Amino acid sequence: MIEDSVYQNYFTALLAGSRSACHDIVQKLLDADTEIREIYEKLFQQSMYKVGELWENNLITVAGEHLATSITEGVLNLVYPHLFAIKRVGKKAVVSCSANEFHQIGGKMVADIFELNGWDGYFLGANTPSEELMRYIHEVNPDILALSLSLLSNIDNLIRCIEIVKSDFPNLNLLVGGQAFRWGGIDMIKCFSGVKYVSSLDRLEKFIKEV
Ligand code: B12
Repeated sequence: MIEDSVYQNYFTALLAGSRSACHDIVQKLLDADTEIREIYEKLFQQSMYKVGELWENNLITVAGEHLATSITEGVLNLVYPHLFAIKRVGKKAVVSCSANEFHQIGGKMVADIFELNGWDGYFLGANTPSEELMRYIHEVNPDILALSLSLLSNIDNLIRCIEIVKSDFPNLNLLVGGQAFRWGGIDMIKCFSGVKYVSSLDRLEKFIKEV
């Protein structure tokens, strides 16, 4: 359980741009065996959503938001030793953001959740053109493709990506998720067979355990 005071200290350090303080707080939590999913949701996601609100309301600068993003991406890497210590189960997940989608932190967490469950998670990052994604799927032949969407205005790119992938890989399991679906779009996904919307990391973990 991450205490409120720990969150507050982390958030203050994040806004102040103190990479080292953020690093120390996360490392202490990892050393205390705090669940990684909890660190992702209660520390990183919550603080970045708050950063988004401050940014939207002009209470922090664009530079302040960029710095918070860069620190978050940095401290995410502290979990690597934990991820790679886990026994592999011989399954592969490709995780990507669709074309014109530059929000990549959520997708990175999704790839890490696969790793935590013994899968090999291949995270392609932001703004992946659908044709390049297809080429990569041909190369890696994954068991699952997971796509992350943050902007609902990008849903056409996501749909196009799903159509392209489904035309070559009709039986590939596809997962979609991300905060865009808080604002709509779930119905557009439902009409594809073999494509599942997953609303949280907790549900993702449950899904992985069932596969
Ligand atoms: C950082 C940031 C950026 C950075 C991203 C850099 C990077 N390296 O990722 C930059 C500067 C590029 C950016 C740009 C823009 N942004 Co921005 N951004 C953010 C911010 C502050 C944080 C994003 C983040 O990391 N969140 C934390 C992660 C962990 O949360 P998450 O993505 O939701 O992921 C979680 C779940 O959704 C889930 N999940 C995610 N993907 C998947 C996939 C699967 C399969 C599953 C199971 C689960 C899952 O797992 C995660 C953990 O729980 C958000 C605020 C916010 N509310 O998030 C705004 C925000 C997303 N941005 C916003 C906007 C408007 C923009 C711009 C349009 C701004 C502009 N005018 O240029 C551009 C669009 C660029 C583009 N084409 O993509 C708005 C979107 C509003 C809306 N209704 O669509 C937000 C909400 C800010 C706001 N409050 O207004 N942004």
